[in-house]
Amino acid sequence: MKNKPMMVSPSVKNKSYINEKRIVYISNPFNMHFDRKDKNDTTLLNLYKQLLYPRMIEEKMLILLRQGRIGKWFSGIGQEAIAVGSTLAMNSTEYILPMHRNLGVFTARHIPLRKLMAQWQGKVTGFTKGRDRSFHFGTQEHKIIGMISHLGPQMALADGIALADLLAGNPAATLVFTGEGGTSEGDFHEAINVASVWNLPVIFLIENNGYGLSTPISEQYNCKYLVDRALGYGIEGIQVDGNNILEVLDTISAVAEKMRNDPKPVLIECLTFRMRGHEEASGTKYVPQELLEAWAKKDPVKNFEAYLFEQDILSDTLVTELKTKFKREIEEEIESAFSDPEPVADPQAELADMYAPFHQQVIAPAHQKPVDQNPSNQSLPDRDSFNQNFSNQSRELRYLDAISDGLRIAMTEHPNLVLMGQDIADYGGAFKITAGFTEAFGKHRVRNTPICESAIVGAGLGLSINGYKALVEMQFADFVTCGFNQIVNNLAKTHYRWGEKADVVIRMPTGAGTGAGPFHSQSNEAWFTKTPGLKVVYPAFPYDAKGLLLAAIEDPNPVIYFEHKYLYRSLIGQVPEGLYTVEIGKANVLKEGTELSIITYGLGVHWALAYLDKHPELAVTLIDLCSLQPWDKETVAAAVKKTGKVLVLHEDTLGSGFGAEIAAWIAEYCFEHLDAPVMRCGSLDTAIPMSKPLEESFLAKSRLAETIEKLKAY
Ligand SMILES: Cc1ncc(C[n+]2csc(CCOP(=O)(O)OP(=O)(O)O)c2C)c(N)n1
Repeated sequence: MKNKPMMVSPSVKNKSYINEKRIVYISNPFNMHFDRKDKNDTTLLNLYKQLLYPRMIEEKMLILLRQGRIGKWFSGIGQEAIAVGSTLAMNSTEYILPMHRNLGVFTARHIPLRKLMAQWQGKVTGFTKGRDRSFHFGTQEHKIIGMISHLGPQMALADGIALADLLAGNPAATLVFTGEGGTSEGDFHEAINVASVWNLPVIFLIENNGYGLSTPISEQYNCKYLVDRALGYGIEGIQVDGNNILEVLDTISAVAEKMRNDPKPVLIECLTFRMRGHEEASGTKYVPQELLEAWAKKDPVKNFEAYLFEQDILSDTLVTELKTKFKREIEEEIESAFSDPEPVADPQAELADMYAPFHQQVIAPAHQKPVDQNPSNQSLPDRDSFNQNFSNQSRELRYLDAISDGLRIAMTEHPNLVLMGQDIADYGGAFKITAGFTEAFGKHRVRNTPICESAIVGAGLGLSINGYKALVEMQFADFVTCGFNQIVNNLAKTHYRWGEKADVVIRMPTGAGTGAGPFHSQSNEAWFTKTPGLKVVYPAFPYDAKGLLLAAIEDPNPVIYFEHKYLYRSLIGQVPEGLYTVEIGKANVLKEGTELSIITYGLGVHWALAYLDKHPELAVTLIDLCSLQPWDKETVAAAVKKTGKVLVLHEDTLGSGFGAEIAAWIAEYCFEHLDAPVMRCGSLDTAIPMSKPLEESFLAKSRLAETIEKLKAY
């Protein structure tokens, strides 16, 4: 290893390191060499202060740990030059996405220690009001977006943030951290690949500290240096001595400066060492003593201090003065945070904070006044009254065309809306819903993505954080599994954790009926209705498909929008021209009768309608839920009261399907109105088979008639 940063250019042929015997890289130690370039004494002294401050905070934390006054601590001792140097290399308006050992990022951005301590101690005055721990928070004020516990997803957020800057014509770089352990996650690959393909101004900084918990790098990856991976992504890679603050600062300053005017990602590997346990309780027994001793000699604070002594910038008196001042400040800030109040649990406030505040003003189709969603005497015109009154402003559209129409209108209504998905640009998407969109809105807003659901959902959140709205098309709802973490952990929990909205809609072409087998036909809405923080809508008609899509896009919360593939081209309905929205959380009563109620959604609505067409004698109240999260309990309760018998029907498999939630709720809250047990009709608890007879037998539809008979006869 050389003192100079190692540049890896994509044009250089990579060597094969695979067979080389490799232990932790201290076997090739490097001497520290500081090159001040044109930095004056004041600048260097300031750097020293910035480096010393987090070190002293950490030393205090270790004392507090020993005293039992704090619980966990993830130490960054020995790694401060990376956090501090890289943060100082960025403009204060540029986003940084740090990890769990990067205290120096937070101190270099001047976040008051009292507030940080309050966060770590779960105080109500912390960034997450006691809802999340350690550095797991974001702050728009300081342009820091903290990690979630999961290693990896933050890298895709950086892509989205950088994309927003690019689209806005804002010459800015984004800096995102990962440990070397985190580079083994698919998220690392996906995010860098997207950034490379889209020329995003992101600095991917690997903080290679030798161990991921107890796992040494020799068991983590099998190339010689992680920076070599840059070649594979077609981007520049630079390796630096992460313990040398000047090298980190100068390298990243130069990279960021270049990137602002010539946007493209760069991979930077900072070599350092984890001097303490993964967290304090886990210790360092598994780390060879000679490694710790060798790296202790490379301590970033002590070495820089020695250099400043050499340069006559520091003196014993000055160091003592500084340390005394910092010690006093740290004591005061920490003690005052200890006396901050604990959160007082208020379940209503907790529930409310799962979602960004938003009061939907339902927009009626043209020539109708907007209708407030709350007053119970007002409601949207139903399809029939709409058709009678406004047929000249509506047209017949297929379900699929209604979605497309809604999307087109949303693109005009929201100039900050960005669509992302596989093959959605010139090809128009797997189902042609975005056909013609690139001509109308440009490829910068209608973006073909590499095949990487996790990175794209994460980029959606990044866009939202940086002022945009995002809509992600899953090519098939089944493939959402590959983006699951970003949805249930990042989109869903961000507002609750630190008050930032996640303005992202995920379109989910879902469902069976086309003989497409286990991986192109699943109904997976229950994965998401189970996750607080998400809204889930599932239109069954073209009218609702358009109105709910526009509502979902308007809503600043993450909305999972299910669209049934079987209905795409088989269902036609009247759809108003222009902009209108359908109320999220409101069911449609499609038929009213007193014998029994059928509560359903999606394709289930059409199964029920077909059944009732054949049985006109049966007086059924038929409810299309339209929204599953939130869902319309009021309308369901009214139907139960009127009919006393209820069937919950859905295409999803029966066990733990969304029907279980409805049935349980009815049993608990409407028990006295029931004349029979709530019955459920769902699909078989198997994977979805492909062949027609098997698929038919799988689907709930094949058991609908018998379940209705059973309920009638009860
Ligand atoms: C997806 C995921 N898997 C496992 C973990 C548990 N875990 C937390 S930190 C850690 C080691 C991380 O190593 P590295 O990325 O090198 O960062 P370091 O802790 O060394 O700074 C592990 C395995 C996690 N947080 N997220």
